[in-house]
Amino acid sequence: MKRLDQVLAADGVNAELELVIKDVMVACKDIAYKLGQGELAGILGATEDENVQGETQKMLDVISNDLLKDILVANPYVRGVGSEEEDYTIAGNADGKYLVTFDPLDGSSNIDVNLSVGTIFSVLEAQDNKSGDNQEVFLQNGRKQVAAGYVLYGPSSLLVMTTGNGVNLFTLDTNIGEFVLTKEALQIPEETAEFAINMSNQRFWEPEMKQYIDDCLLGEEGPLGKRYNMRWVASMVAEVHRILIRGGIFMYPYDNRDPSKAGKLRLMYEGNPMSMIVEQAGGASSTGRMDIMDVAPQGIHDRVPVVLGSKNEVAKVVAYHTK
Ligand code: P6P
Repeated sequence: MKRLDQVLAADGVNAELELVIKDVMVACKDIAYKLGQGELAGILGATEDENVQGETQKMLDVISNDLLKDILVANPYVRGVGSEEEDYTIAGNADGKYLVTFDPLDGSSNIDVNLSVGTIFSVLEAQDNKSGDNQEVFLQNGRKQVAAGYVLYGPSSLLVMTTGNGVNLFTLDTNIGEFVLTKEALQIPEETAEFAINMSNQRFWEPEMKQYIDDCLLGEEGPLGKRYNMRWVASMVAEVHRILIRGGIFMYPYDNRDPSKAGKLRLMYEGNPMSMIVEQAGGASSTGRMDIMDVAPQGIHDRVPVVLGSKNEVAKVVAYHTK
């Protein structure tokens, strides 16, 4: 089986970007080990601190963030990093050309109940000489990404990533401590009858989203003419992975609980990387009114409504919002 470095080389990824990606993997392999230790490592549970998002940080949120931040800031090809867990972007090497954004441990509310969590990462190229501690150098739309991926820490640890030539799946072989290629050129089925959304927020949604979900629940007799199933794992990485493997649609739409926020999920290290992966696998990713990767970021922690997955189902949801 091909190792990650062999696949990256075959995809024409230059040595500098390859080293950046390999450093992300070094951190993720350590995160996978620590998660696997669970209670034995004495690092479950929450800290006393809140992150910039206003969310209580789990101990493993902080540990995962530090692992990724420390190795990437020391990488000679990294200009800077942006993290869900850091208030501001952090400078790396002034001569580095790559910018890395990440959600170090997405879905961390699942940690203490031993459910799936993941790491999401995105790589951009600096377009000017601004320092990595100036967030402006990161503020590029998702189409500028040169790489995007996630590591899903589940029954096995899986890496799914793209550098713009399709999406490959790697499985962590713990016998050799390497991610090895286990599925090439993933393709999302264009049709689906499985939606993922947190239904408890229904009263806060826009009318268009309420109408789409109401119509899904009408099943075969409704305007969508088919019986839908539902999933909700409360871990975006797990939902996106399921969609990559068997199709589906994942939605975290705008809701009016906090009208100042465009949604719950963050554009730069959740929406954009997952959108690149989904589009590279033949799916679609929208705010409900425009492609997520066309959204112009104003800040490193911008939020965005997310509707992604099987492209024909995403098109239906967009039609509900734009007709
Ligand atoms: P809720 C995890 O906190 C996350 O950012 C995504 O991974 C997940 O899809 C969503 O939030 C879950 O949100 O409101 O259902 O807990």
